Amino acid sequence: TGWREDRNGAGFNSPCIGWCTGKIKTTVVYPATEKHLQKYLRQELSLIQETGEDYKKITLPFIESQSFSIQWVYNILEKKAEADRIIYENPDPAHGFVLIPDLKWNQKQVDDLYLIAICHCRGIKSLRDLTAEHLPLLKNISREGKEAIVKRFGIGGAQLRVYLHYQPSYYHLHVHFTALGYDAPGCTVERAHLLSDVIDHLERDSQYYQKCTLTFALRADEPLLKKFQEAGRV
Ligand code: M7G
Repeated sequence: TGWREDRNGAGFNSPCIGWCTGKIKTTVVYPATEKHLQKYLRQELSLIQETGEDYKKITLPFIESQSFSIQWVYNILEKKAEADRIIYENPDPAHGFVLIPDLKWNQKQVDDLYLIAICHCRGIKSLRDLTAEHLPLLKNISREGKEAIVKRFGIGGAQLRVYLHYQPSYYHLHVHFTALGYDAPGCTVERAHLLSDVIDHLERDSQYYQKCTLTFALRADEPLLKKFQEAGRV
């Protein structure tokens, strides 16, 4: 399966190139930016155990100092890009979202089904910002996302892996929906947080994600790793 991504990360801009046979699956990233090359090159990884304090002192200032572009997200929400690809939308500004095929999925087969639900509400950067206030949004994404997928693609909720990434690459809340039988990139235990678990944690404790320690891996070249090293946390 291949895809084409805008050079500046602004979004999907043309159909996929790629192929998938019964035995071999390959991914083509074209054109590839320096960021893509780094992402796919083999590199040493380090596990970080980020406490709530670490987030406030190290990660949050780092995120705020970066100019991560999430224009492609706003383009989708404002129907300036990929409008014809939207599978489902709940337009509520606080509790609504857009469900759309992920850039990595060509929709030709459901074996590697991959969609993302992007919330309308702006300013929820990641899992760390979630509180019980967001439960209606998260429950809508879970229920309505699964209903839309079974209706369109015939894959039921029990065959879907529905999760959030921490750390994400893009700091605007979104949820991944992948086929359970597909080892999607980034569905490993050190990155994926099941939406059902997230909902359960927030129902027990509204501040769960502000207090808990979250573990994730960073590549040797990632600037955030340097920040943790400088703070003596790795
Ligand atoms: P993430 O958890 O922030 O990081 O997920 P990751 O990319 O390291 O997984 C963002 C998701 O959005 C990924 O699954 C991307 O493939 C997908 N994605 C990225 N862009 C730029 C686009 C886009 O323009 N359109 C669509 N439909 N998906 C995108």
